[in-house]
Amino acid sequence: MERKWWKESIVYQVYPRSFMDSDGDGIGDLRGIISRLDYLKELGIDVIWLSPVYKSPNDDNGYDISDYRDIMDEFGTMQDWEELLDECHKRGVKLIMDLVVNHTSDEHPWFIESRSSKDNPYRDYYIWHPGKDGREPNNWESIFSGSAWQYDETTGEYYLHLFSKKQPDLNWENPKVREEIHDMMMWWLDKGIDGFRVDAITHIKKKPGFPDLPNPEGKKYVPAFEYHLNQPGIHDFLQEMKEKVLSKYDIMTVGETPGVTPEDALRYVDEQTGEFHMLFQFEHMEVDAGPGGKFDVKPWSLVELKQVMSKWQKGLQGRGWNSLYFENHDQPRSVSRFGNDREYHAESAKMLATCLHMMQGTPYVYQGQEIGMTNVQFDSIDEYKDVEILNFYRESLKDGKEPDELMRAIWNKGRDNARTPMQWDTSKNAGFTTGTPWIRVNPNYVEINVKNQLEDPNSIFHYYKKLIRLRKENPIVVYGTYDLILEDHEQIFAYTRTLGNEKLLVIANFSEETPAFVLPTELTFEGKELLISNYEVDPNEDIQSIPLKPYEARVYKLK
Ligand code: TEU
Repeated sequence: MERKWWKESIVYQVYPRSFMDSDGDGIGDLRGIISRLDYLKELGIDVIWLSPVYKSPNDDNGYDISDYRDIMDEFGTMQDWEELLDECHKRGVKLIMDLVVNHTSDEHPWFIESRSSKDNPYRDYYIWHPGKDGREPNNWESIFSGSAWQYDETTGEYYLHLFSKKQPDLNWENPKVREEIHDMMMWWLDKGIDGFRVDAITHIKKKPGFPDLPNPEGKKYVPAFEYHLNQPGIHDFLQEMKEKVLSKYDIMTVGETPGVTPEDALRYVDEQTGEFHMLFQFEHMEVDAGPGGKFDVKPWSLVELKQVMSKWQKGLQGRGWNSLYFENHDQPRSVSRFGNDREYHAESAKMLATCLHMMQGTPYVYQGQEIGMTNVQFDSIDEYKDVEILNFYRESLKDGKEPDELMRAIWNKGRDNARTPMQWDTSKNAGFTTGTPWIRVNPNYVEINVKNQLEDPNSIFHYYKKLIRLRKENPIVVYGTYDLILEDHEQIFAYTRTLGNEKLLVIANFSEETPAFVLPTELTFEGKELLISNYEVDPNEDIQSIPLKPYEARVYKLK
């Protein structure tokens, strides 16, 4: 397999609004990020992925862009951004930007023009349709609840918005739109950035004719993924983007691709013919979702999680590259979701990190994950800020759902779980701001914070640091072939990695019980070395059968 810098890197995601506030307005900003670069360097990361910092009215915290070539006022100025890029590069850290091109803000000048009249030159930059029988053009549901269409009085037509109504979808069928996007991408690349995380990219192609979905249950609106996810023809758009833009730069690209299977994925990331280097797939983030979607929370099973992760590991092996993540700004905190954030907080956070970082792919650490930040439970819906949560709550009430039930779903799955301010120290507001934070700080900052963990050599932070170092010191962690063992075990996630005559053995107990790990007989070896563990372990212990402690994780190198 070809060696590449982005295969050997660790990426850290910064969600700027919640990372570090430098000017006391309660909102994180670019100068705040600059002030914490040495902390990130200490952790050992190679790349920062910056969630959107462009001009935006912040209906969806920056994922609704009103000017692609300027910086959001709350975050600072273009000069601050240039300085951030410089300061990253000075430290040998790369910077990748979020590329949000499925939609813009409704306050983008293109949309202001587009909505002004049917014959405006920008009309076809977006997707407009007349209504049908006095209602929306079709029954598609928005990903953020309600109809995917919004009526606009000026011209008496509807525009499509797969996300919030302040995020009208761009019309990718229009070559002028694609050209504008390519120009804008090159404008940023020429400033010296190191790549893009490409937002919601599987949505850019829509089913021609915009047909209604079958609706046997007679719902008001129907989830329409089969008509706007990964549609035939999408690769024409992406190949063009590759040819005109991406192929001209030594950058890394990661596409965010809900709805994509490992088979589909090869079209996107095949090392020769694909458009991107890796994808954020969603299948492992769906193991706790019922048929009703993400807020229809169901218990998850480890066997299923193992199946999904392994399917991706094997599916791309030798042909494409995986990205490895358990968290981001859209997902609940992993220690609360897959670990135990009460009795085994540190143990389970470290176990999850081990299990993920030892797989094949580029690991992503989401801000706060490295100290085991947890989900939050606000009592009142009024304390939540996320447009997805608020729309879901409002629309579900209309459908007759009980507030208590909705709040439980939000506590489990709401995106604000990941968006509470970064917990830096024990001072007021966790050291995030001297003002009033835009969203409440998680009250557990008094125990869980960066300062405590920097001082404690046994902390989650120091464990991450070690995992990151192991990847740098051992090519097998990057390039080894993955194989699942103990497939059907309901508590233990175990696998091997193989490179030449070396093997890694990774053992992770996902339960608070104490199952025995029994080494499969076909795994023979002469010598072993314990690389990392989250409990004190005698390095000479016999590993034919190990009585595991709750959430125990170990990695051995076998020869
Ligand atoms: O998310 C895209 C996406 O597919 C989401 O629907 C995701 O499944 C959802 O947020 C889960 O609740 C991206 C961004 O990551 C997200 O923050 C934005 O809100 C969205 O695009 C629109 O830009």
